[in-house]
Amino acid sequence: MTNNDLEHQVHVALDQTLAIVMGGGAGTRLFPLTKDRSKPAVPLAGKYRLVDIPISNCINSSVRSIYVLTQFNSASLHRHISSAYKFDRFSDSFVEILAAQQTPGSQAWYQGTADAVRQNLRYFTSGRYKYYLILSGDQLYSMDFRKIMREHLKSQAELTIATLPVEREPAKSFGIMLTTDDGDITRFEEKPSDPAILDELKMSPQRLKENNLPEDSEHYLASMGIYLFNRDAMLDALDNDKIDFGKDVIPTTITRKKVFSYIFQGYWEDIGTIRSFFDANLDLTENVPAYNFFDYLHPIYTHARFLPASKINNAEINKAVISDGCIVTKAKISRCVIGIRSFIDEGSEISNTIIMGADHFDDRAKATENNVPALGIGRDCKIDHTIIDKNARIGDRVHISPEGKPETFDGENFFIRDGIVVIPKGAVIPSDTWI
Ligand code: ADQ
Ligand code: ADP
Repeated sequence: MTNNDLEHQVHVALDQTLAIVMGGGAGTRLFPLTKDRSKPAVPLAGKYRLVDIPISNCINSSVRSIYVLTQFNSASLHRHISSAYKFDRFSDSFVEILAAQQTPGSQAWYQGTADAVRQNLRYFTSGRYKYYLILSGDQLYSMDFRKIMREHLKSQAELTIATLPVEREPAKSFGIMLTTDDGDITRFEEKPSDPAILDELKMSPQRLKENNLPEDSEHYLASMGIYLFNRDAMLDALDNDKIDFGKDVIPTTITRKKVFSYIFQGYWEDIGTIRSFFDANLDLTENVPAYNFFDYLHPIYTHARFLPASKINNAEINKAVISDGCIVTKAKISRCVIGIRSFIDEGSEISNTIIMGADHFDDRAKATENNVPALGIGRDCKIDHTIIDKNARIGDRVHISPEGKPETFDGENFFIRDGIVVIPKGAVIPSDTWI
């Protein structure tokens, strides 16, 4: 087969690919950000939502049939998807949400990733799809799915799993696999913790060399939770009552089907916990962040809002990502991600903090009439290592910091998770509060 033939096949195959984005289970790892919304709708990097990452990767790779599976379809997710992703009416491209509660005859939540896909098979099998691309909804990365499809067609695999080399400690929280030197997966262990098993799973010197890693280093090939299935292979893999891909479906499938690994090179971060979400957001404030939102070849799409440009008056700002529609006056800001429509008043000092912003502008004079703080951050506040969710009202002289407090704590109008204070969506923190 010539290169041109292969490129043509890749092009055709991507048109026959349905992407399925796993939008979060009943898990509470991102709580309280998921208290009032489904996980794909969690705001990211000031103006995006988590789900924009996998959807943009799909669109940039010519995969334009996309379902998002979620436990419940929150108003914000629905609004976001329906306004952000409109395709022209001459194509059959779409992004649609399938929520667990919509399943006829069952009010039950999806029991796991494989269960979620199985419960919706009737939507997935009715179209022209020959390939299914299963993606996680809580990862920050930029991947060209044309490359994984090219490898998938070249190896004639029935399932290709995207992988990346990781060190021993992180290996314990991934699906780890052994492969032959040409990429054929011979063994798969979900989150191995037994040292003896880990020893058996080390990458071979040959595989290390191919990946530009020192031959005497210890690396493991980790699953990114990104699976490209042929149609029949997926139907067969789900023809049982197995609940999870990583735990049950993949380990069985490798013994019965031709399963290959695709090695991804580049930045990839699981942002499914408060700590990893916090770190990945704040990393964007670095001069050269690990993840590049400025890559014009791989733009990240989101809801277009037509907000005014931000106004900054006499403020001191060092390392910040500031979204549209903000007003910052005489404040001191360092290492912060400031979300859309944020208002930050005089004398406030904010560091190492994510402020998600607001869903609408506020009439500040009216809001404060009844002694309720206006949307945003009042005067002379001091805030550090905090995530302030959308539509929060923080009064004047409020102090917030996790210092000297437990790693995990549930307060009256705040939470601490992974040593970070989280002020939930719509919270009201009266003036002079110390957290
Ligand atoms: P985990 O991320 O631990 O490991 P899982 O909890 O199954 O696996 O989550 C995978 C994705 O599916 C996440 O985006 C999650 O939010 C979503 N999800 C989970 N349950 C869901 C449900 N019931 N309905 C809809 N979406 C759901 C997996 C693999 C490992 C691999 C890592 C890589 O099992 O082998 O190494 O991903 O991050
Ligand atoms: P948002 O705040 O993101 O706009 P909504 O206004 O739709 O979302 O609110 C979603 C509400 O649904 C929240 O109060 C949430 O706690 C609740 N909820 C949680 N799980 C479910 C579920 N499985 N089915 C229906 N609603 C749920």
